[in-house]
Amino acid sequence: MSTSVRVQVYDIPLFRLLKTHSRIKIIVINSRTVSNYDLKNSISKNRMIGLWRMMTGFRLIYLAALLGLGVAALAKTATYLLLRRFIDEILGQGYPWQTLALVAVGFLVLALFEGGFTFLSGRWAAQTAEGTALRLRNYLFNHIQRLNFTYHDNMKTGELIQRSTSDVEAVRRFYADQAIGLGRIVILFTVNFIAIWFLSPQLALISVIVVPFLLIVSIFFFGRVSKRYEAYQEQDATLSTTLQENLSGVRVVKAFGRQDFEMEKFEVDNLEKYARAKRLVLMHSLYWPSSDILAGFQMLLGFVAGAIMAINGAISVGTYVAYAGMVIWIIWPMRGLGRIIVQMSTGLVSCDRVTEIIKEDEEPLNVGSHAPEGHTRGELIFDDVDFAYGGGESVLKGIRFSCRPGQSVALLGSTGSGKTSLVNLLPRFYDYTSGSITLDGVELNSYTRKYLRSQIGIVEQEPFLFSRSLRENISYGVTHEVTDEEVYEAARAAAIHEVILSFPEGYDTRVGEKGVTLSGGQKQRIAIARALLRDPRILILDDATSSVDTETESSIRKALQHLMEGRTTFIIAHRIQSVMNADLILVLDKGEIVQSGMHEELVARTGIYRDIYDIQSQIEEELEQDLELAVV
Ligand code: M5T
Ligand code: MG
Repeated sequence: MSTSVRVQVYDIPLFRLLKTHSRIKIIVINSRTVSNYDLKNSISKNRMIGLWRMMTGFRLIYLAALLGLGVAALAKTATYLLLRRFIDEILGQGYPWQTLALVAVGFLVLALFEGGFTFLSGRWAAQTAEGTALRLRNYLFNHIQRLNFTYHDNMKTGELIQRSTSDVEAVRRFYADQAIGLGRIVILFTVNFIAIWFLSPQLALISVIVVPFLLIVSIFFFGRVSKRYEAYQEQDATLSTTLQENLSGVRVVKAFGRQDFEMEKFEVDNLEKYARAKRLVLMHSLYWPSSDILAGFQMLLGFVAGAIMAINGAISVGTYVAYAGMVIWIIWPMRGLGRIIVQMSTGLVSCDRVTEIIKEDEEPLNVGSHAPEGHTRGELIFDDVDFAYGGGESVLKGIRFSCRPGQSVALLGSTGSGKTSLVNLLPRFYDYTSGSITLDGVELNSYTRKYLRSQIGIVEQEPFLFSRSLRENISYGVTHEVTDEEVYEAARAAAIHEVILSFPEGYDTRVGEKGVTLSGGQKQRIAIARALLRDPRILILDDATSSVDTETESSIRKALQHLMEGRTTFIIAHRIQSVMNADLILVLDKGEIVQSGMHEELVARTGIYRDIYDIQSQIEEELEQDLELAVV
């Protein structure tokens, strides 16, 4: 059963409390709350419709903002009409002071209306814009995290950052400035045009002579600005990517002394951004004066025509003064119209860029007919499995093997032979292209990803730690409350407990920025502890001990030996010692299993395994001899 509750949350701690301690879905009412409105519903071929739908939950308030503008415009025009009566009928006619006072009050009330409603309308529009942007940012963050691996393989991080920040900002401006600005223009124009029409239809027509020309010019520039803005945003994203990559890889850059090369590359990208910005600004700067000239011409025409009519007595002085005031509120919007249309193109382009992400399908975590209640036993059968990344060449071919629950499978093979790719199939990071994999007798593809991932603990080849405390890193992804003792035990098994205690802040030490920088081996061991704490039925160790010394490795191995009991374990390693105790050793070469069996069988036969064994034994012997020599 799903119920939706509308709540207004005005402070952040309360919001956190609600989010963490209840199942309440929080729906946006104003900019301070967060909505569960699925923005996928807002996708439309027509960008305007898309933007309108994106505003769901705020539309009323936005319409109220427009209405507020209407009231303000009416008050403004009414002021000029009152001025006209004042000049024509009251000024110099010797009216009693009460009439004068009434007129003064009239002016005051109108001014209050105009000011008050302008304020309210600004506030409502801002609420809509900020609230929509808030929701959009949250949605994008959430959505991006749920996209599949292939999407992330192909999309640059810088581009995603750009779209979730700068493009969302452009969409926000669309609501806050451009759409509301357009509404203001249309309202001011219409109200004042009608008012002038009532004073003199002739004058009204003269006042809009240049409108068609302005429109033509605006539309001409609209298309060009759109294209150039898109090009500019793309380059901006490229630059963000370059920057982000260089910051992440700053050590490599320094180690290889490539600062100058990287600088040059950055300069080229930066220059391109400058060039594109220049082209964009050029369009703006060509447009603005041309629209100014047209508007200036219109103003002159209106004033002169009005003056001639007043001199000829066709209209009164009061009418002329009122007209002169009102005509500005026809011309000003006309001039602004083009500007806004041109600026709107940026909001629309950004909307497209954001929608492109929203359109992408999320990795269906819960899709699949099979999601058992309890744990998996961990019996796996691979039958003629082929796999290729995104329609490319097969990186796994005809993989066939089986393992019983609780067995350990070791994968050995040269780099690029497909070891990581093989284990990545188990949590369904990617789906195999043909053949079949069964887990406990059920096709792997019919399990939900969520279930599989809850059963599998993985230590990635290049583990990533968050810049949070070590405790948080180790207990990452564990859904139940964990005690300190459980965390310590996992850390002990990964031979990292003592190391952590040696840090001044122990388990509260932060990783990365403003904290400790861990060595490669320490990171791997934290990642092992993290995987163990989840108590998974299937454990994958992808080269998990590649960066630790032999001694630490053997102590981890001993601890794992005990922890591996009852779990199906996949061990990818390059050292024979790490794999020799496995129940099944698979030797991979170019995506195919070329040898399989247990250690004793494999060393007895000629083949890759024996070769690796011989080489590693020889190296060890030599090392021992060297050590003996050194000791003697
Ligand atoms: C096997 C390709 C890679 C290689 C082959 C992870 C990954 C790999 N590949 C992709 O195209 N996209 C990817 O995301 O697949 O690669 P592997 O499975 O990573 O090999 P490995 O784990 O045996 O190698 P190593 O170096 O970790 O020992 O052609 O280009
Ligand atoms: Mg690998």
